[in-house]
Amino acid sequence: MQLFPLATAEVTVGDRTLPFDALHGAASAVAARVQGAPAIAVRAEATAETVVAVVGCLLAGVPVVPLAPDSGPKELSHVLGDSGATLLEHVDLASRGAWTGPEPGPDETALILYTSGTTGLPKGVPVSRRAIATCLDGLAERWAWDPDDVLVHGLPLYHVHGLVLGVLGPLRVGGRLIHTVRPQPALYAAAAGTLYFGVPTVWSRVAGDPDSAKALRSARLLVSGSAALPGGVARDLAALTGLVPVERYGMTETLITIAADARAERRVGWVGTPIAGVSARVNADADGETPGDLQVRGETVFTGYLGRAGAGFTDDGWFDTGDVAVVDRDGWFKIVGRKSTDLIKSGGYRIGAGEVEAALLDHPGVSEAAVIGAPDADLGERVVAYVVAEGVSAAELIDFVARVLSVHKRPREVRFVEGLPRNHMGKVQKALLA
Ligand code: MCA
Ligand code: AMP
Repeated sequence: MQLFPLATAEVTVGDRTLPFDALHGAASAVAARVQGAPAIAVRAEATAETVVAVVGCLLAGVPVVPLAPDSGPKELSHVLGDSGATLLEHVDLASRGAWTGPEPGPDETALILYTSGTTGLPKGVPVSRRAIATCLDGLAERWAWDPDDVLVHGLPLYHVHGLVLGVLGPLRVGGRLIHTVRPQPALYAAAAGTLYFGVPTVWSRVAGDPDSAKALRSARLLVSGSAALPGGVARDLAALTGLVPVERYGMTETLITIAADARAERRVGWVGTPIAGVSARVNADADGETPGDLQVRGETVFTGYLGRAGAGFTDDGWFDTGDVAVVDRDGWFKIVGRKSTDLIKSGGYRIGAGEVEAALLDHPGVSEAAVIGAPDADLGERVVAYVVAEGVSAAELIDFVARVLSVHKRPREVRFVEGLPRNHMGKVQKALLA
């Protein structure tokens, strides 16, 4: 199945621009190098090299494992060992090939994305080519996304948002991408796009920088996702840009499943309706607008974690997202919360409390640790660690976690306590911490 049927895309990352031919030529050279490998890991820095590496592997039909460039040694050895991937060391933007290999089938794995659970190490999520194509075509339809669009964002290239939507999206649509390297308001303003992507933290920062926000008046669509967009941010953006952002909802495991139509009336706080090829339901006891478990199935949904088939699915084959939602009579969905408080969303990043707790416990000065997500005006939630420790400062512990895990998983705050509240089974009662 052809992932990139149009040869009209153009990709700019920072100060480097690759027209489609140059991108395809350099990616062809990568494809020739990696063909036949079981999986290839790519240090996904925000560079044109990362785009070329990913496209090269996709051409060759080799699953790509994008790595956070600041991954700690613990994450790195787990991901490489678990996926069996070999690290791709060097990509030359100037090399040219002409890949003519057969197009891989729709059920082949395109990407293996690692994502945090509530406990333990991150799990591998195989994403098929069909899932990517269905997701991108569904979103292109919702957003009337076409080759004339210039997409602008500065999101990390190792997640669904920045990589699948933000890079493979413009490549599939055949439009332009301007990646600003960092998602900073002034860089968004300078890029003069038609379509902008951001996580709520980015939109909140744009709204807090009126000059940059006003420069987005010439865009046609602002899209928010990866976490709930606060209504106040949506309204501030609308006042400054003349555009009410649309939301879309998804997960690493399911890609984007629900999105608002850019041509429909804007409904702040609601994420939209299922895209083509996907079904969604709220599994609640009562009918109507009662909050319940949000479950999805369809062509964008994965078939199981690497080495853990079946986990997360209901008996009748729906994936249980772990999010709590309501659906109204028009079939619009609103995300109202998440079942587990041990999955934290900070700046749009998904962070497992258990992984951060385990990292803290690796420090010799720490004897007990409990991690929660506390409400945060900028990040949505911030990672807060409660520790029983001796002879170590908060700053030292924060640096320690930033070194053994990715920097974004570090606690923003450490609170030293005499002991953790536990029930009679010895389980930490996190509700009593906050
Ligand atoms: C600070 N820094 C440190 C430390 N403290 N470095 C080492 N040790 C420390 N103790 C440095 C960092 O290296 C970095 O440096 C700088 O401080 C700021 O880092 P950061 O914490 O990342 O900044 P932030 O302000 O908290 O970042 C906000 C952000 C970021 C830019 C919005 O959260 C972000 O990019 N979020 C996007 C997440 C995303 O794409 N999620 C999609 C998941 P330097 O600046 O030099 O690097 S996919 C998904 O959810 C789905 C499917 C969906 O629906 O989209
Ligand atoms: P990740 O696997 O990193 O993609 O995170 C997926 C999670 O992000 C979902 O389970 C939701 O909790 C959250 N999420 C994504 N998009 C939205 C949205 N538009 N509104 C609320 N939560 C969202």
